[in-house]
Amino acid sequence: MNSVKVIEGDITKVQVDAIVNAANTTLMGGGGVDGAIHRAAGPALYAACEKFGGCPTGEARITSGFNLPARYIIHTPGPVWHGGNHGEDQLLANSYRNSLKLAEANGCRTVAFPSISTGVYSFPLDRAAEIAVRTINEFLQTASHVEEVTMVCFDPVTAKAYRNAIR
Ligand code: AR6
Repeated sequence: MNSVKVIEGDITKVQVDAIVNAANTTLMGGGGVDGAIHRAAGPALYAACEKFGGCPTGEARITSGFNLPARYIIHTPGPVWHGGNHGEDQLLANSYRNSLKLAEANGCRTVAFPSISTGVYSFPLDRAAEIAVRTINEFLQTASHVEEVTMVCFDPVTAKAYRNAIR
């Protein structure tokens, strides 16, 4: 059965077909989960990302996983929170949906997401979790390859928000 689940942990260590990176529009690395993924994947990831010439908010791009256990890394810039009246909800849903479309197009069965936009980009956690879970569940209803989506949360507060959103 297709499902979304929640674990607490470090997304760079997860063995799945594709992990998603909460990137910025340059795709050239940064802090948070983006920094952790670039460190763990190695310098070849930087070179691969350079070729894209950036990525608009809500869209996604795919690279190899390089030194990670994951086969692919899907990079998506989530929205910066500007109070909620600047299309943030839709842009966050776009990040999840476009990442899953790329996973599907590349034959991925298992996909792991971090909590996109709820760190440096300050998107309110409960609201982000609800949008993420709804968008993933909608996608899973029509997916043929993607079967298992895991939210990999870095701390207990984040994990709790996503567990609540699933109920
Ligand atoms: N595994 C899983 N989750 C993690 C990890 C990890 N190794 N490290 C951090 N998190 P953030 P954003 C969590 O700030 O809000 C970067 O500089 C973190 O605790 O990484 O989308 C980019 O380059 C939080 O719950 O992403 C952009 O400029 C979640 O990942 C900007 O930050 C997202 O936090 C993107 O900001």
